Amino acid sequence: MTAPTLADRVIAGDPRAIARAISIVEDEGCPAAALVAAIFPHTGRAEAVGVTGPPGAGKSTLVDRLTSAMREAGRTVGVLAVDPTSPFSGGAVLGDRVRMQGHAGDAGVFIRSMATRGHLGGLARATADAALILDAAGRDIVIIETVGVGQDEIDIVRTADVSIVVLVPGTGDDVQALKAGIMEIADIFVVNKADREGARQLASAIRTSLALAAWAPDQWRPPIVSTVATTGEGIPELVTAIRARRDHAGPAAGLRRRARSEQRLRALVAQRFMEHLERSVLAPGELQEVAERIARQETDPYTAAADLLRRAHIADRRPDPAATRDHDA
Ligand SMILES: Nc1nc2c(ncn2[C@@H]2O[C@H](COP(=O)(O)OP(=O)(O)OP(=O)(O)O)[C@@H](O)[C@H]2O)c(=O)[nH]1
Ligand SMILES: [Mg+2]
Repeated sequence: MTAPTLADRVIAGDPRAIARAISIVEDEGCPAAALVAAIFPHTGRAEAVGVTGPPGAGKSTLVDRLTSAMREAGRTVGVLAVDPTSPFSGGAVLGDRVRMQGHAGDAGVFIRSMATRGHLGGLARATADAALILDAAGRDIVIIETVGVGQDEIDIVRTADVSIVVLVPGTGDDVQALKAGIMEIADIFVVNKADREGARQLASAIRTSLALAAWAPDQWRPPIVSTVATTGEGIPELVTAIRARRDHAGPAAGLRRRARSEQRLRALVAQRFMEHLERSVLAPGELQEVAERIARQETDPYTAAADLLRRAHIADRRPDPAATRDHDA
């Protein structure tokens, strides 16, 4: 009998294999692709819950409470604490970012922090792959905590089936956060630190901006849940809201998964194409030289891009603007 592969051990739920597998997908490269291919048939069962919000909003405290609630319901949990602002990974930021000591020693809880190794797009991809690994390993729930409310965090949270946006009273940037595209991704708003002054005002500010949006009749309207993560107040309501979101999704969940698959496919092909271009078509540093020529206005970005496509043996199929003018004439 041959020794079990890493993928076999992941599928068997071995925590050390899960940790190793996540390190591999963080590093990208060929082993990551092979690993994801091997585990992929065993995915599709876990429910992914994304939790995002400004630094210090109480996300980790909330995730800790949610984890306890899920465990009490007999479900296994994987937690990915993603920090787009930190270059450290693995154990380095675990202590700071993840307040989950209460779950140490519980084999039903797997916790891992992830951080930027290279470019941010890479982190979103690695997070999605890590979620697949936890899914294949049989975790019922995968919680993805990410700090911040910018585009990069939105991309990370898009990996989830249910997205929770955590805001806190008295920070002033709440309404800003609502404007920055968070509205579109939030399935549930949490007003945490509801023990603080201004919690009601924040909840009503969110309610007001939600009321301004145009909603289709059967569209999910994000509920606003007030919590005090430190005491556990509001957690049962949050669990109920997560369940309601999942039940509401119905056929739309399939659409959401397909949209997500398409987005990942597009990103991957774009990334692979650029890698191919830089590795196999261009000389080292040549892309930067072309960029430099554009900066000096010796060429324009469209002409330069068309030239690169030609050299990669891909025809630029968009109509030639000169040809279009001729037809008009
Ligand atoms: N008063 C009050 N404090 C809270 C509440 N929830 C969390 N905190 C405190 O807020 C601080 C930050 O909590 P974390 O859970 O680490 O927040 P976070 O959003 O995960 O922080 P980062 O991951 O660093 O962005 C801690 O000191 C918590 O004890 C709450 O509901 N009320
Ligand atoms: Mg945290």
